[in-house]
Amino acid sequence: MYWEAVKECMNKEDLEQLQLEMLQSTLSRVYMNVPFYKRKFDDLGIDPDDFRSLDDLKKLPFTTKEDLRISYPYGMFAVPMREVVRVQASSGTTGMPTVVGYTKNDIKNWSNLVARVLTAGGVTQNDIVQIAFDYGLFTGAFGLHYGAERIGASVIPVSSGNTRQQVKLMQDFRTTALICTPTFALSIAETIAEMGINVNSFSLKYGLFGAEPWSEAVRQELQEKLKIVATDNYGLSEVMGPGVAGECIERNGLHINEDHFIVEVVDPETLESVPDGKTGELVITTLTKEAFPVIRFRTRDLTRIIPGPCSCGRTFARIGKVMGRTDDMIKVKGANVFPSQIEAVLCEIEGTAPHFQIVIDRKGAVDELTVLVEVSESIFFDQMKQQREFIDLIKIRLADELGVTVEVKLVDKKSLERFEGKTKRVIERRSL
Ligand code: DLL
Repeated sequence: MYWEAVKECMNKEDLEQLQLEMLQSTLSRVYMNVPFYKRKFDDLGIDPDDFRSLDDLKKLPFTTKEDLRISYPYGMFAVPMREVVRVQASSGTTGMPTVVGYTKNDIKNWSNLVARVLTAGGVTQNDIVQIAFDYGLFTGAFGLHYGAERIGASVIPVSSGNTRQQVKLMQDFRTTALICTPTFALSIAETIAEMGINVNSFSLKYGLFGAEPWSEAVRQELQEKLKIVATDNYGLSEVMGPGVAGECIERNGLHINEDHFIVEVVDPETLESVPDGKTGELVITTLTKEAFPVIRFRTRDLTRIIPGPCSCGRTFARIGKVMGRTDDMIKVKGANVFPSQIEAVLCEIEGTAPHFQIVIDRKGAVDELTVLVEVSESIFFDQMKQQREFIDLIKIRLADELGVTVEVKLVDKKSLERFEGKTKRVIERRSL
């Protein structure tokens, strides 16, 4: 099922023509209205009116998160504030947040694109959608809320937190679609089990999860525990929020809304394009945004283009699950480690819960990484020997995946902090 079949299934030639036209008008707009881009284009001798082919995109300058931060709060807006009907901000944990704005038309497009993602994930007008993202400056809740209303679904704007209350509402209101971070969904599943409720008594059918990396193993776990079809959706405030890309129920990559965004995947060091199928940093150019257009925005997210068509019939290109951000990467003894790799390994080991934390410490000149792993209830060690063997097993599996040995410590069930929004996996002790 499609939300806008004509667009979502358009042929490549028409798409490229459309992208070129919209890019031309975006370039003129940012050149005229955003001093940052005028300066950049002038420095590089780029004439926005002399832009003839999509290949010319490569000549354009990148925009970084730092560029947006310097322009705090409204420096990158391309329209006067009287045309801005909404302001949101990035969840940036470090430094200044990035403030983004939307015109009336931007909100309309945003709702539409989120409606596409929801439809692709199975949601229809008949669904009761529980939005358990935090309502506020974060784009997640409002973005998905407007998209779900656009479809005509019944929206329950419960916001994040209060897990038991979420479970009760889910049961009483007969929620059919749950929308939140995968971490919070895991917490909800855990709470359902603790409350002794039979999951078959729920009406849940779909889970649309996003806003942070999550592995295939976590998808399996959520699908089994909540009895749902779980799809992944991706977006970022600087580009729009949710609605940039989303999986269809084939669950094999996220379709990018290419009539609104041009994506490139580049090598984060050389900034040259990498071939389809190869992992690199995702770079996004907006084509229709009025208040906050960005040109070649470096997302820092690592993913790849999945080559070939999808059996759902949508022609928009797909990206693979985002494995993490260039700045999530932890360097240990020369190897590059991503929290999502650790998550995938732990999910496959019987007896570990999908809750873990990574502590990075420095012993002398060497960085040391310790993974704190929660054990599930079913596993109980009365013998030190058994415990040692279990730790060794985890270490071996992690070493296989990561190519480097790391320390492992078992911790009690529920002793690690639970998150209602995005998880914080890494504890940095080196600077302390
Ligand atoms: O997280 C927008 C969003 C909300 C997307 C709800 C999907 C659902 P920010 O707070 O600006 O916006 O964070 C954006 O989160 O650059 C990625 O690093 C990460 N991220 C978002 N979606 C995914 C995903 C929202 N599906 C940053 N998989 C992005 C992996 C994701 N990482």
